Amino acid sequence: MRLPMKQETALFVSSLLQELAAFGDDGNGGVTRLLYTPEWRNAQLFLAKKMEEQGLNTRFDRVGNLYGALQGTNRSGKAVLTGSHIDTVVSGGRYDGAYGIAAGLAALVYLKETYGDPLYTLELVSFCEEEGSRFPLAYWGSGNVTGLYEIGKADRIFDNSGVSLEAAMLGAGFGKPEQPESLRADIAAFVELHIEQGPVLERQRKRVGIVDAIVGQHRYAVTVHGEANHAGTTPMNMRKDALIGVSEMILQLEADALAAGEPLVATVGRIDCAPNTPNVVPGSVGFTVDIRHTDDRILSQFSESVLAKFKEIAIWRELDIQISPWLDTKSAPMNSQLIDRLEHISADLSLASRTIPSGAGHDAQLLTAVCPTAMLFVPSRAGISHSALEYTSAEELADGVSVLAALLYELAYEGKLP
Ligand code: HGY
Ligand code: MN
Ligand code: MN
Repeated sequence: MRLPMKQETALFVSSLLQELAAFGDDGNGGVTRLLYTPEWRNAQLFLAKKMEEQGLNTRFDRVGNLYGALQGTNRSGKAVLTGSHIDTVVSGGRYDGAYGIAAGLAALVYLKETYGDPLYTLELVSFCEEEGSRFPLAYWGSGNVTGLYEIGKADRIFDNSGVSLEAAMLGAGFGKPEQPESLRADIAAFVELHIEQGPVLERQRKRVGIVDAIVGQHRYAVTVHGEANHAGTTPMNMRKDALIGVSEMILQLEADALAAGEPLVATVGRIDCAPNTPNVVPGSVGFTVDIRHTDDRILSQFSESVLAKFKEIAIWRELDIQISPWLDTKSAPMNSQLIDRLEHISADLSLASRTIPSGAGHDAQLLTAVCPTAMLFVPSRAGISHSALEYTSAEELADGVSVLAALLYELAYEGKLP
C-alpha cells in the first residue's frame, strides 16, 4: 500500500486538532468539552461538517455518537470502524480522544483518494462521551453502541448541578425516539488510535505503542457525614469532623495502593466539603475513588479491602458513610491477530514499536465485547495528559495515521477481517 504523505497528514491532523480545541477552550491552554454542553454540541456539528466536506456520509445516533462512512461495495452489511471520543476532562488537553477522530478522518480521506470505495463499509466514529467528567458514568457513547447501557437509564443520573443526563441529552437535541438506535451488531472490527498519556514510548524511543490490554477500572462516589459545628467552641475530642475522617481514608488508600505495587493505581480526584467555611467543623464530605488494575481479581480484592477500612474509620470516628459504585469496567485484552498485524505494519514502516498495557481506560475496551478490537498509541511528551500541557509532535501524529491507514486498508479494502 502506498503511504500518506507525512507532511500533508501532519498538517491536516494538527490543524483539525487546533480547530477542535477552540470548542471548550478554557483560556489557559486547556480544553473543557463536557457531554451535551454547547461546546460539546458545536464540536460534534463542526466535525460532521468536516466529514461531509471530505465526502463521508454522516449521521448521528440517538445518544449523539457521530459517524462518517465510506460505503462498502460488497453489501455485506458489515462495517470496519475507527474513532475515539470527543468529550474531555475539565481543563484537559487537545489530543486525548480528539486525536483518534482527526487521525481517523485523515486516514479515511487518504484511503478514499488513493483507493476509491472500500470493500467493507469503513466508518469513523466520534463517540459522544468516554471520560465520566460530567455525569457519574463513563463510556456513554460506546456503552450504548455495545449494549452496556440502555438510554432509559438517563433519567436517573444527575450531574453535580442536579441536571439529569436525560434533560441534558434532550437539550442538546438527542434522545428522541425517532433518532436511530445506538446499539450495533454489524461491526466487523474496531481500531482506536490514541495518545499514550504516559511516559513509556518517549522514554524508550518508540514511535508506536501496540496495546495488548486495557486496565479494569472501579470508580466510587463516597459521602461521609459528621457534624457541622463551631470551630471555636467545639473541643477537639468532641468533634465529628467529616474532613478529618476522609483525610484518614485517603491516606489509607494511598498506603494500600503503594503496598499493592504496580500496576495498581488509586486516585481521589474530586472532593466536595460542606459547608466549606473556615470557621465551621466540616459536616459532610463527598469524594470520588478511582482504582485500576490489569487483573480484575486483584482489582476487586483491593477495592473490597480498602472500602472495608473506610467503614472501620467511619465507625471509629462516629461518622456515617455511604459508598456508591458507579463504574466497573473489566480489563480488556486486545485481539492477538490484530496485534501481530500492527507489529508487522510498524516494522514495514520502520517505526520502532512495542506492545504496551494501557493504564488509561478507552472506548476500545467496550468494543472488545462485540468485535475484534485493536488499539495503538503515539508518544505523549513527558507522559503528560489530562492537562493543558498535553502534547504530541505533528510528525508523531502522522506516524499514527500511517499505521492506522495501513491496518484499515488491510481490513476494509483487502477484506482481511480477523
Ligand atoms: O480516565 C481514563 O482513563 C480515560 O482518560 N478516560
Ligand atoms: Mn481521558
Ligand atoms: Mn481518551
